[in-house]
Amino acid sequence: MYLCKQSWRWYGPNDPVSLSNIRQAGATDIVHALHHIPNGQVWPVEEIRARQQLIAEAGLVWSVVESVPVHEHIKTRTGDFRQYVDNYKQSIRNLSACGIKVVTYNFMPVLDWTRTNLAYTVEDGSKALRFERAAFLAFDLFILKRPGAETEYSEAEKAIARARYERMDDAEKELITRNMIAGLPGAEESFTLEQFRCELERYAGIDAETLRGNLIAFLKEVCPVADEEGVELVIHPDDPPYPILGLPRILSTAEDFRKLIAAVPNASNGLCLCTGSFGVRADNDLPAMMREFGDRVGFVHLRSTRRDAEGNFQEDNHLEGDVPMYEVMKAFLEIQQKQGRSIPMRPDHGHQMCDDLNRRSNPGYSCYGRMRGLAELRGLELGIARSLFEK
Ligand code: DNO
Repeated sequence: MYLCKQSWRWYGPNDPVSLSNIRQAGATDIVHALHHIPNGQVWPVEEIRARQQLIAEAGLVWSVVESVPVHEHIKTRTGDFRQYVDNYKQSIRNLSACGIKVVTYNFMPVLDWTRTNLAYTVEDGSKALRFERAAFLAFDLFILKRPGAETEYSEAEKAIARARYERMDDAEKELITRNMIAGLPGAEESFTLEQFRCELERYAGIDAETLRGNLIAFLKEVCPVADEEGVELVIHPDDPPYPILGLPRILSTAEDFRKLIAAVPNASNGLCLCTGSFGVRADNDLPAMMREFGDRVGFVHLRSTRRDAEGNFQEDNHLEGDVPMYEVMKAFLEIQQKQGRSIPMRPDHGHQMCDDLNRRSNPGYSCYGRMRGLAELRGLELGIARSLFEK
């Protein structure tokens, strides 16, 4: 019987959640990145080994990279992109030489994941990450003042945005700016408003089809290396899964991933199935996606979101909200039995709760919330697995 490889994201020696905490939470595998290596540079073997050693000393195994970031020049195919592609290939070779065979990345322009509120208090007193549509619109139209934004929204949306903006005091304006563009954990980039406007400007001539073409060109270059090394390159979906701030998004739906594998059928072209990101869209059928892309799912992020009719969403407890976690887990376990292997998953974005409310933590990555998530998910997993697969 194959059960999931239970993994946990660790940000490195400065992460308030230590390796020993992680071990006590019950995870066996670590998801990690060399955050100190500048975006675009090669990850040297010695640096990878040093981290591996540290993780091994804690009784854990570094088995997934999240992420080797893709440089903006590669996404836009401008500037030094050829050099960055070569560096990317070398990082894949180096990771493989160290035995690390799953590499996560994303192809979201400029911003990685985005939320307006990182500490939204929910009914039980814990704090959740939230995307509030009105606050987001107010940021775009009246704080960022993005050129052209006013032509993209309806009159009704603009009225909502203005009313929301007028309710914000200076502190709230500053906070939402920080949340939107100052870089969430793992995002690797952070900007001032001015820099951010320049970054957006670089995408002026790049629509979704051009960006998709750039992703396909990148994969055609790196997948042969990953195939040779037996590395799975798993793309993380857009979060949120639709275009924002005039930027194109190309990995928000099943159809988007289908197009990617049709263009680049290499075995290494894989998916990081993040249920929380895809789950924000009601038209993404997560268990069906798990079944359809099973052969290409090299890594899974399990979390749930709750959306409403106004376009807001917030992160829910792992077994609640809009993600049908039972069906997702069942489909996930089925593909693992079929393939005869354990695939890594991690509990994603727990609420900030209990003692974590009184200490510093990376938004979404505090200890207890994820520990609760992992405990619930592993219970669900064992229940399904034993009742279905144990003879
Ligand atoms: C957020 C994460 C993302 C993810 C990247 C992968 O919590 O899931 O930052 O790591 O998009 O490249």
